[in-house]
Amino acid sequence: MQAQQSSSMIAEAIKAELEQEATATRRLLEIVPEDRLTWKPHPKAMSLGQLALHIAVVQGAVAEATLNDTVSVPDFVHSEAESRDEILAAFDNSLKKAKEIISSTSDERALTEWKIVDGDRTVLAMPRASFWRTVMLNHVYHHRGQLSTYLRQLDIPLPSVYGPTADTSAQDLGLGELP
Ligand code: NI
Repeated sequence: MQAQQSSSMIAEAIKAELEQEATATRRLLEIVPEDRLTWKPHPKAMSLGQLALHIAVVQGAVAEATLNDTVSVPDFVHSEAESRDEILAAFDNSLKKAKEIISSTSDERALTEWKIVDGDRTVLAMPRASFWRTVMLNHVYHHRGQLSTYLRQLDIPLPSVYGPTADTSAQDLGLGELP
């Protein structure tokens, strides 16, 4: 007899990935130099503090945006960060919120179409699961890579993300504790 399938397998997979990837993301946020938060590599780029805080808050904000079936176009305001503690606290809260919201979402609901609207106009429509995949997960990996380049330019030794860096040993794969 087949085991009964969970009705929230999508949520379980997303939550597992959130937890797995959070280790490397937090490791980078922990070494953001507090005295360089206003530094930016280009006049059009976000400052280091804006980028780090954006990475910190995005997962919770994305999960929260999918609580209802539609959401209005968000403001793309990138706040400046005042301190590393602020960034880390924001990350921990955001991750907790994202995991709570994802965990309570059934597969049926995860696969239901969800929309960003501007008044009567639909700006974007896709299943919640697709929005989580792209904007909650991939989006953070994009910015995490960007943060790595900021830290390199500021001469901060880089920890592993998916393998050794010029500052780590060849054995350090950055994948957390191996069993
Ligand atoms: Ni972004």
